[in-house]
Amino acid sequence: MTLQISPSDLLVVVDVQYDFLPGGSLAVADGDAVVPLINALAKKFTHVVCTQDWHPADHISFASQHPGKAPFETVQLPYGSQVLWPDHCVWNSHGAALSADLDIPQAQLILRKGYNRAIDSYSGFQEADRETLTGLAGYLNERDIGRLYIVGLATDFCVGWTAIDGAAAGFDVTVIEDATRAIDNEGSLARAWADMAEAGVERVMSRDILG
Ligand code: VGL
Ligand code: ZN
Repeated sequence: MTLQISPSDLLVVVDVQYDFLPGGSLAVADGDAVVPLINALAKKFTHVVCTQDWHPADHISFASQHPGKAPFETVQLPYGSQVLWPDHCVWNSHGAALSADLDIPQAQLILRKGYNRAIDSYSGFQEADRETLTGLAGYLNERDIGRLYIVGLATDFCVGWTAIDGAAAGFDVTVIEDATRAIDNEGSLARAWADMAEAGVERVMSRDILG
Protein backbone atom coordinates (compact mmCIF):
# COMPACT_ATOMS: atom_id res chain seq x y z
CA MET A 1 0.00 0.00 0.00
CA THR A 2 1.39 3.39 -0.99
CA LEU A 3 1.64 6.00 1.75
CA GLN A 4 -0.18 9.20 0.79
CA ILE A 5 1.79 12.36 1.50
CA SER A 6 -0.40 15.23 2.75
CA PRO A 7 0.19 19.00 2.84
CA SER A 8 0.82 18.79 6.59
CA ASP A 9 3.75 16.40 5.99
CA LEU A 10 7.24 17.81 5.58
CA LEU A 11 10.40 16.24 4.18
CA VAL A 12 13.59 16.92 6.14
CA VAL A 13 16.69 16.47 3.96
CA VAL A 14 19.60 16.06 6.37
CA ASP A 15 23.15 17.15 5.51
CA VAL A 16 23.45 16.17 1.83
CA GLN A 17 26.75 18.06 1.62
CA TYR A 18 29.94 17.38 -0.31
CA ASP A 19 31.98 16.46 2.77
CA PHE A 20 29.58 13.54 3.43
CA LEU A 21 29.58 12.42 -0.22
CA PRO A 22 32.28 10.36 -2.00
CA GLY A 23 35.52 12.37 -2.07
CA GLY A 24 34.50 14.42 0.97
CA SER A 25 36.46 14.61 4.22
CA LEU A 26 33.87 12.57 6.15
CA ALA A 27 32.50 10.60 3.22
CA VAL A 28 29.62 8.28 4.08
CA ALA A 29 29.90 5.00 2.16
CA ASP A 30 27.56 5.05 -0.86
CA GLY A 31 26.29 8.43 0.28
CA ASP A 32 25.58 9.66 -3.23
CA ALA A 33 23.06 6.85 -3.73
CA VAL A 34 20.52 8.82 -1.70
CA VAL A 35 20.44 11.83 -4.02
CA PRO A 36 18.25 10.50 -6.87
CA LEU A 37 15.90 8.89 -4.35
CA ILE A 38 15.59 12.13 -2.39
CA ASN A 39 14.88 14.04 -5.61
CA ALA A 40 12.10 11.59 -6.49
CA LEU A 41 10.63 11.66 -2.98
CA ALA A 42 10.75 15.46 -2.80
CA LYS A 43 8.34 15.68 -5.75
CA LYS A 44 5.64 14.29 -3.43
CA PHE A 45 6.09 17.02 -0.82
CA THR A 46 4.77 20.56 -0.68
CA HIS A 47 7.07 21.34 2.24
CA VAL A 48 10.78 20.60 2.44
CA VAL A 49 13.45 21.72 4.91
CA CYS A 50 17.16 21.01 4.37
CA THR A 51 19.69 20.93 7.20
CA GLN A 52 23.31 21.92 6.67
CA ASP A 53 26.15 20.97 9.01
CA TRP A 54 28.04 24.26 9.38
CA HIS A 55 31.14 24.48 11.56
CA PRO A 56 33.77 27.13 12.27
CA ALA A 57 37.29 25.96 11.29
CA ASP A 58 38.22 25.40 14.96
CA HIS A 59 35.09 23.45 15.89
CA ILE A 60 35.27 21.38 19.08
CA SER A 61 34.12 18.23 17.24
CA PHE A 62 37.23 18.21 15.07
CA ALA A 63 40.02 15.81 16.18
CA SER A 64 42.46 18.49 14.97
CA GLN A 65 41.43 20.59 18.00
CA HIS A 66 42.43 17.87 20.48
CA PRO A 67 46.19 17.24 20.46
CA GLY A 68 46.99 13.53 20.51
CA LYS A 69 43.49 12.49 19.48
CA ALA A 70 42.51 10.90 16.20
CA PRO A 71 39.23 11.00 14.28
CA PHE A 72 36.57 8.57 15.56
CA GLU A 73 37.98 8.60 19.11
CA THR A 74 35.73 9.93 21.87
CA VAL A 75 36.41 12.72 24.37
CA GLN A 76 34.48 14.06 27.33
CA LEU A 77 33.20 17.61 26.93
CA PRO A 78 31.18 19.67 29.44
CA TYR A 79 27.94 18.40 27.82
CA GLY A 80 28.97 14.74 27.65
CA SER A 81 30.87 12.43 25.36
CA GLN A 82 31.74 13.60 21.88
CA VAL A 83 32.99 11.57 18.93
CA LEU A 84 35.84 13.39 17.20
CA TRP A 85 35.65 13.83 13.44
CA PRO A 86 37.95 14.83 10.63
CA ASP A 87 37.54 18.51 9.83
CA HIS A 88 34.31 18.73 7.83
CA CYS A 89 31.62 21.16 6.70
CA VAL A 90 33.71 24.23 7.54
CA TRP A 91 31.49 27.19 6.87
CA ASN A 92 31.78 28.66 3.37
CA SER A 93 33.96 25.76 2.18
CA HIS A 94 33.02 23.62 -0.82
CA GLY A 95 32.64 20.62 1.49
CA ALA A 96 29.94 22.45 3.43
CA ALA A 97 27.84 23.18 0.34
CA LEU A 98 24.65 21.23 -0.30
CA SER A 99 25.04 18.91 -3.27
CA ALA A 100 24.22 20.69 -6.51
CA ASP A 101 22.63 17.42 -7.65
CA LEU A 102 19.76 17.95 -5.23
CA ASP A 103 16.77 19.04 -7.27
CA ILE A 104 14.36 20.45 -4.68
CA PRO A 105 13.48 23.96 -5.81
CA GLN A 106 10.55 24.15 -3.38
CA ALA A 107 12.77 23.68 -0.30
CA GLN A 108 11.67 26.47 2.00
CA LEU A 109 14.25 26.57 4.76
CA ILE A 110 17.91 25.67 4.95
CA LEU A 111 18.76 25.28 8.60
CA ARG A 112 22.40 25.52 9.61
CA LYS A 113 23.57 23.76 12.73
CA GLY A 114 26.85 23.26 14.57
CA TYR A 115 27.96 26.88 14.20
CA ASN A 116 28.72 27.28 17.93
CA ARG A 117 32.40 26.43 18.32
CA ALA A 118 31.97 24.71 21.68
CA ILE A 119 28.81 22.67 21.02
CA ASP A 120 28.21 20.07 18.32
CA SER A 121 24.74 19.66 16.84
CA TYR A 122 23.78 16.44 15.09
CA SER A 123 20.11 17.21 15.58
CA GLY A 124 18.24 19.82 13.61
CA PHE A 125 16.23 20.62 16.75
CA GLN A 126 18.71 21.06 19.57
CA GLU A 127 22.44 21.19 20.06
CA ALA A 128 24.47 18.52 21.84
CA ASP A 129 24.21 20.32 25.19
CA ARG A 130 20.53 19.26 24.96
CA GLU A 131 19.54 22.83 25.89
CA THR A 132 20.26 25.18 23.01
CA LEU A 133 17.32 25.07 20.60
CA THR A 134 17.61 25.79 16.89
CA GLY A 135 14.03 27.09 16.53
CA LEU A 136 13.02 24.33 14.10
CA ALA A 137 10.18 23.03 16.29
CA GLY A 138 8.71 26.52 16.47
CA TYR A 139 9.00 26.91 12.70
CA LEU A 140 7.28 23.57 12.05
CA ASN A 141 4.52 24.32 14.55
CA GLU A 142 3.86 27.71 12.98
CA ARG A 143 3.61 25.97 9.61
CA ASP A 144 1.10 23.41 11.04
CA ILE A 145 3.31 20.44 10.20
CA GLY A 146 2.19 17.13 11.70
CA ARG A 147 4.52 14.47 10.32
CA LEU A 148 8.18 14.61 9.38
CA TYR A 149 9.70 12.27 6.83
CA ILE A 150 13.47 12.24 7.25
CA VAL A 151 16.14 11.35 4.68
CA GLY A 152 19.84 12.08 4.16
CA LEU A 153 23.18 11.60 5.92
CA ALA A 154 24.12 10.06 8.19
CA THR A 155 21.50 7.60 9.47
CA ASP A 156 23.27 7.02 12.78
CA PHE A 157 24.12 10.63 13.61
CA CYS A 158 22.30 13.60 12.14
CA VAL A 159 19.32 11.66 10.75
CA GLY A 160 18.86 9.65 13.94
CA TRP A 161 19.17 12.54 16.34
CA THR A 162 16.89 14.74 14.25
CA ALA A 163 14.29 11.96 14.17
CA ILE A 164 14.42 11.35 17.92
CA ASP A 165 14.29 15.04 18.79
CA GLY A 166 11.45 15.56 16.30
CA ALA A 167 9.44 12.88 18.08
CA ALA A 168 10.27 14.45 21.45
CA ALA A 169 9.04 17.79 20.11
CA GLY A 170 5.65 16.19 19.44
CA PHE A 171 5.83 15.43 15.71
CA ASP A 172 5.06 12.10 14.10
CA VAL A 173 8.33 10.99 12.54
CA THR A 174 9.14 8.51 9.78
CA VAL A 175 12.64 7.75 8.50
CA ILE A 176 12.85 6.58 4.87
CA GLU A 177 15.57 4.00 5.35
CA ASP A 178 16.91 3.54 1.82
CA ALA A 179 17.17 7.32 1.38
CA THR A 180 19.77 7.38 4.19
CA ARG A 181 23.29 6.00 4.56
CA ALA A 182 25.30 5.50 7.76
CA ILE A 183 28.78 6.13 9.13
CA ASP A 184 28.44 3.07 11.44
CA ASN A 185 31.25 3.77 13.90
CA GLU A 186 31.50 1.05 16.58
CA GLY A 187 27.92 -0.16 16.36
CA SER A 188 26.39 3.29 16.04
CA LEU A 189 23.94 2.27 13.31
CA ALA A 190 22.28 -0.56 15.25
CA ARG A 191 22.15 1.67 18.33
CA ALA A 192 20.55 4.50 16.35
CA TRP A 193 17.78 2.26 14.97
CA ALA A 194 17.10 0.90 18.47
CA ASP A 195 16.95 4.41 19.93
CA MET A 196 14.68 5.59 17.11
CA ALA A 197 12.33 2.63 17.61
CA GLU A 198 12.16 3.36 21.33
CA ALA A 199 11.28 6.98 20.55
CA GLY A 200 8.39 5.82 18.34
CA VAL A 201 10.05 6.74 15.05
CA GLU A 202 8.60 4.81 12.12
CA ARG A 203 10.77 3.25 9.43
CA VAL A 204 9.70 2.81 5.81
CA MET A 205 11.30 2.29 2.40
CA SER A 206 11.05 4.74 -0.47
CA ARG A 207 8.88 2.31 -2.48
CA ASP A 208 6.23 2.67 0.24
CA ILE A 209 5.87 6.30 -0.86
CA LEU A 210 6.88 6.23 -4.52
CA GLY A 211 4.81 3.10 -5.27
C1 VGL B 1 27.30 14.32 10.92
C2 VGL B 1 29.13 13.62 12.08
C3 VGL B 1 29.53 14.93 12.29
C4 VGL B 1 26.07 13.95 10.15
C5 VGL B 1 27.66 15.63 11.13
O1 VGL B 1 25.61 14.74 9.31
O2 VGL B 1 25.54 12.83 10.38
N1 VGL B 1 28.02 13.32 11.41
N2 VGL B 1 28.78 15.93 11.81
ZN1 ZN C 1 29.51 17.93 11.93
